[in-house]
Amino acid sequence: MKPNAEDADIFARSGLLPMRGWLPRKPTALAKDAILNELTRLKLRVNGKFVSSKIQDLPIFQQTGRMGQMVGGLDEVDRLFTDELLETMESLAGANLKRPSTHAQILLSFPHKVEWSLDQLNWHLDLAPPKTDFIPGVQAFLLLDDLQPQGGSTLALAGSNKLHHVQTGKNAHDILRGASDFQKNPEKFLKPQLIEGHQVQIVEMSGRAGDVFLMDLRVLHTPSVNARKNLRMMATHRFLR
Ligand SMILES: O=C(O)CCC(=O)C(=O)O
Repeated sequence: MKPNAEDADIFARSGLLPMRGWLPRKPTALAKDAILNELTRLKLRVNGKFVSSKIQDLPIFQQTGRMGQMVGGLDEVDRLFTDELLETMESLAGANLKRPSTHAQILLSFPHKVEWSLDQLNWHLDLAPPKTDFIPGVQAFLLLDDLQPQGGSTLALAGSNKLHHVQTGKNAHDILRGASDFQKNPEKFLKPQLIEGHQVQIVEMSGRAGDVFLMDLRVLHTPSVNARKNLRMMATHRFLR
């Protein structure tokens, strides 16, 4: 499906496009049930309650990776990354993208029982940014269940895709370290801020089951604290040029 001109513009500028209610309901519910069944089989869920004893000794952001390994890949989740979704990403990237040969990664966070904060996060990229301004790939994040703000969704620094290309030899990390108080006062970035003429803003990928966020792979992103009482349930795949 071809995104409209407004969506294409949002994605080109900010590197992030929320697509609300994009996934069909039934397959999304099937994927959620498949995950819950796996959690029950693994005894991470007993009588409908989440049991964190097997993972609670790990630092909170490692718990997601461990649970992802334990649950593994699920066909019900993979099926949500349809050809239509791929075509939408290709249209936004202006290039053909490769479908990954692996299963989609399942992103789960139990409630962390700590206060929500933007301190000590792990802002990163999953690849080295290209030397010139082009989109190297698109990552799709799918919400498999409703996800409240501060509920452990992935956070993206929308607009950071452009910061890799404003000064020769410097990437977005260097620019953020040198030219702004992103480290000292990240809360300020929950509202749009101008850096080197580009608008950047921290966006939480929260919303409703069936929402999809498409992200330019040059956008800095991080796991976040789940300060709510529900399980954070997302899935993701990276599609490279
Ligand atoms: O939301 C998360 O747990 C982390 C996602 C992430 O950092 C990634 O996909 O690279």
